[in-house]
Amino acid sequence: MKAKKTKRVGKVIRGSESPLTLNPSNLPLVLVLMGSKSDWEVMRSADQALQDFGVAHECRVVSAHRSPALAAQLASGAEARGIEVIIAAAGGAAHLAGVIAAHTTLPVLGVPMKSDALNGLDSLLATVQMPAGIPVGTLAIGKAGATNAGLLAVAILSLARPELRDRLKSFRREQEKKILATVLD
Ligand code: AIR
Repeated sequence: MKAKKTKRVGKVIRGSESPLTLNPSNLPLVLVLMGSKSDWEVMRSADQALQDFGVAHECRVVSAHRSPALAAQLASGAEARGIEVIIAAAGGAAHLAGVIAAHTTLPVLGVPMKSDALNGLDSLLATVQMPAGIPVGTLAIGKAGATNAGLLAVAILSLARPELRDRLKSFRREQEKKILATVLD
């Protein structure tokens, strides 16, 4: 299904052409944040997963270190805007997901970006090793993590949206069918 796209500086907003019954306003339900535009190539996979399920969302660049005030503002204002899940991706000293989680009680999913210096192990540890009390659900490094963050956001939203749960189940069935039909030549 094709989603509406609005581009602004450092920000992409995607509505859904078939808004979910429980989101008739079509306002973003998921906020996809990343530390730099250099993360976007990978984070497109989270964007794509959300688009595939028709979930309205907003993607934008914000850095825990380079724009800390904006990071705090986006996180603390998210709930009031109707956001239900936040995805935060960063590489290296990847503090974005943790900083975002410190400013909201919404579920925060962290995606560690592959880094040049340490192949993403630095990003993984910085994202996953949160102190008890402020959770970040950390996904795999890179593209698989980005896709799965989108899918996990869909799963969280589907708890209260049967329509979305049906789409998720049919996606799983299709995925399974492809594996079962695999022929090696
Ligand atoms: N980053 C940006 N602000 C804080 C951090 N940790 C991360 C970005 C990116 C990496 O630093 O998430 O993965 C390199 O960013 P850049 O802009 O130098 O390419």
